[in-house]
Amino acid sequence: MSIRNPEIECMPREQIVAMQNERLVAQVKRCYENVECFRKRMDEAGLTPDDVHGVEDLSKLPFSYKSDLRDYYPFGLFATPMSEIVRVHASSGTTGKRIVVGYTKNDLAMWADCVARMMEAVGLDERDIVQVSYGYGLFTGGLGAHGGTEALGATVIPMSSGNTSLQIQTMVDFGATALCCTPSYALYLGEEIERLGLKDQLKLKAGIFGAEPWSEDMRLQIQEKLGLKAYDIYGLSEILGPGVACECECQAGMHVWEDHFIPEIIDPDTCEVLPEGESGELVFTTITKEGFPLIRYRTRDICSLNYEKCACGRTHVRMRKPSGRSDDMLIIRGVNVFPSQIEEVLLRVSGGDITPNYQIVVDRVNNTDTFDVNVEMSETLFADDIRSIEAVEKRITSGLRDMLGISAKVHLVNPKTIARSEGKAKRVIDNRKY
Ligand code: DLL
Repeated sequence: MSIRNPEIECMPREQIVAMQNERLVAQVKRCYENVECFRKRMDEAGLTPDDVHGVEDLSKLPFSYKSDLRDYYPFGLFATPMSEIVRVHASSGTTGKRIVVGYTKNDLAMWADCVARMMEAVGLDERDIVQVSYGYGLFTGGLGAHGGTEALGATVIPMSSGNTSLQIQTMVDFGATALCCTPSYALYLGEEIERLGLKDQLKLKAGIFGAEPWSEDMRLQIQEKLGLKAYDIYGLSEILGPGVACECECQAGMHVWEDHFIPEIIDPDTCEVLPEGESGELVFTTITKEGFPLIRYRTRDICSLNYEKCACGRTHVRMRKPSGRSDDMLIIRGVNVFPSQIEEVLLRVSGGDITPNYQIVVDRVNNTDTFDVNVEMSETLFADDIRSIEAVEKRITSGLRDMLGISAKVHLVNPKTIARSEGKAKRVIDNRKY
């Protein structure tokens, strides 16, 4: 399989570090000059850009957090004038307000190149036909994979998500050779294709799946049902979208493109940087992004890094598949969901009919996430008739759909039936196995 940019992707470690040193110094200076939030934090820490000479000084710098995106909503963290921002994307925040990110023309070109590198690393080239079934729109998945496919010179089928029968028909009729979507949707497509007996008509050879956790068992099932090799791709809106890191043909960890992103692993409690190979929270610094750079961003994803050279020849560090999060974010049907968003809806629609006791139950049935929200009703509502209970359930269901963009099954349960805990309330029961 070929390497898109061997001088960069196979660069010796000393040269990677030298490149990072130079880019980090310039980025810190730009952020200090243009991003109020970063400047304030540096001032509070008694630091100036002159204190940063390279990667060895990274751990001195202040962290940045998802809450910064909320506090400076929508564009307050951008480092360029809006006239240079050519695209925005958004993702769930911890409350009703979404987090917003922006890209300059150069950022979009860099993003497309990162995704194209991966496509080449899994054996795709300009002869391929890539069906992009991640959602298009504010979510970064669709347009991110789209840009990478075009940069590679392959043919993109911009399907977006949903409408499974049309997805399958298109895949068959257009002879798609690669598929990009969430792993859970890939599995669902695979089941439908099996049911329709259409596997023989597929030409798929590679699948690029990410945006949510998935297990090795799921990988095997997808590979079997769709007759392709399934590769993992990682990213987050705050840093880039898909393509921050991705697997190569070796399927042995995801290469983080270190000419653009510096990863660190920290202990989420003490915030100390952990020694190589240890598992902890992944932190990223973007060293080339112009529109929306971030220094030491706490991703909350738990994983480890492996600096050994990969058998594919690439030298860029590999991250292990995230094994969980250091916050309470859930990913349900590909959508990021925070319990605090659910609380916000419950508070809004409450009107004395419900109590603050609720529980979220997530499971996977027939490879689709189920999402139930149990809410305790108040004694007064309990004494009321069934019609008013149904009306309250409807109000909550529609509030949740507006907030999250996905449907939940809401169940009003009798007063005092949700188990009380002596410590922190157990708000989430996630029965899915990764
Ligand atoms: O999910 C970007 C993306 C789109 C990645 C398409 C890959 C493919 P967000 O919606 O901001 O962005 O969600 C980011 O999703 O912090 C992880 O917790 C989780 N995540 C993303 N990729 C993976 C993966 C996109 N391959 C959050 N494995 C991240 C496990 C993943 N979790």
